[in-house]
Amino acid sequence: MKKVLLSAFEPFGGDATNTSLQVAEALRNEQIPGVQLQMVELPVVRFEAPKQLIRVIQEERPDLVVMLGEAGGRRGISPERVAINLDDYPIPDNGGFQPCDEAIVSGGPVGYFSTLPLRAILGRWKDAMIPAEISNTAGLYLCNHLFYQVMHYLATQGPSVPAGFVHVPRLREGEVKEPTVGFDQCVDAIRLLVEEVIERRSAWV
Ligand code: PCA
Repeated sequence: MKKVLLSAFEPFGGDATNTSLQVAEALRNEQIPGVQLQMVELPVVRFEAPKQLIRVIQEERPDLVVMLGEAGGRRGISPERVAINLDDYPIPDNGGFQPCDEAIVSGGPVGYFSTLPLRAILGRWKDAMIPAEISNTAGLYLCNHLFYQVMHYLATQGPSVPAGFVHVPRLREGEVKEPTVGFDQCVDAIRLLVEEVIERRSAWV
């Protein structure tokens, strides 16, 4: 069995729900052959979110780390290409922090690329007709913060495992500008991502 760690965020910004959490919860109830999936719900709090996820990585030694977040305004699924070393929050996080133009890791590299096979994953999604596009910025809020901290940990101290961040659209009933993907497609997309990476890793070992 391959261990997959799937993180998602609690609601933030006054919302009652977070699509990333709903997607992760739906996946937790599914069986993916050959995969032991562990879901972690993270607080939308600077430093606390990465601390919690890194602790689980240390304890569980997963074969794959997939971080999920929700993004308002995005219409399809968007795997993030790069995490950058900057916090500049448009709104306070759930801990009341609102840093402006601060490095996440002082003296750390400017950025880290996702180590997920993005093109292969996009190919799987295209075959399944799931609207998706690589995103070149995860924003400068908690999602980018978590992504950067986890990639920095893996690059400097952690195990060498594929890891990356995926934004799912903010899905709410009755929104004027409907996203082009539905909830079930978001769940399918993350399952296909996990399958793609795990099949590749199984082929290597
Ligand atoms: N989305 C926010 C943080 C938590 C979430 O789900 C973001 O895009 O930074």
